[in-house]
Amino acid sequence: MPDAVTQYDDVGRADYDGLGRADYVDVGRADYDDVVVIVRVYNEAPVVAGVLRELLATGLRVIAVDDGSSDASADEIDAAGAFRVSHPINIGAGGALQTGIEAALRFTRAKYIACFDADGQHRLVDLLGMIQTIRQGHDVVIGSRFLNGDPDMGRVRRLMLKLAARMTRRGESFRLTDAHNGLRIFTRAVAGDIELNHSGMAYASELEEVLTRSRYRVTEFPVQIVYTDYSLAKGQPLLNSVNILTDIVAHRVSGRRRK
Ligand SMILES: Nc1nc2c(ncn2[C@@H]2O[C@H](COP(=O)(O)OP(=O)(O)O)[C@@H](O)[C@H]2O)c(=O)[nH]1
Ligand SMILES: [Mg+2]
Repeated sequence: MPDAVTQYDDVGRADYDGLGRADYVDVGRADYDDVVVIVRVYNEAPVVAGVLRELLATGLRVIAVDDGSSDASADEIDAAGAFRVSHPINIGAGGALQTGIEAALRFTRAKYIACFDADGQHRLVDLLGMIQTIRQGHDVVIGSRFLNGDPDMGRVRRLMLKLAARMTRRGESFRLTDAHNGLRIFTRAVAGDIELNHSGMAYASELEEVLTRSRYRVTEFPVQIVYTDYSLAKGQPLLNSVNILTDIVAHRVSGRRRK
């Protein structure tokens, strides 16, 4: 069986020629001219339009990466009016993020690139706080559920996520309290340094290695993850956190072998 990296390389992620849409992502309202938000979407048709509309109504530019969804996600993205890039097949969270970053660099002049989930679990208010924070002179701002005391989540999931945060490889300078928080914002220069090869969940460790490099000014920002009925019904949060750990271990083992 081909591994995730090979599958991902085969896809030719930087090819946007068939877009058939506007060549340039619509300019946001003046307040947020400097930001573009990447939203990765995999089979989120019931909720994605609502999430995108809220971002767009705020004046944020949005690039939605439809990662080979088999439901009506692509139509919903178009109906909401976001700029869409679609993968012909599902390549996973890391590959989709890489596509989003490359599209952001190619189709916008945004100074800051943010990542926001499509499923309604991230809060706009947190993103706006992170935008304010990065404008104060940071290179990277990463959301954390663990800055304001322990969040309201199951004990086992909490333990898994803390373990993941400890096991994830990191640069010298900055210790993240929440390695698996998808709410992030970084500068265009940092985005240019990101090259994700692991398409599965292990991309998070790869990404963290870049984002916490000692030359960057990194800070965390307290955020809340919303556990909606939709997300609870769709996700298997506990199983996901087990998968994250398995992926990190696999990533470490394969990384060691390559040396
Ligand atoms: N592009 C892409 N996005 C994905 C994939 N799996 C999940 N996502 C998206 O990543 C975000 C977080 O995924 P989710 O399953 O809710 O993970 P969790 O909330 O962190 O447990 C959502 O916006 C999903 O639509 C995938 O295979 N490809
Ligand atoms: Mg989710």
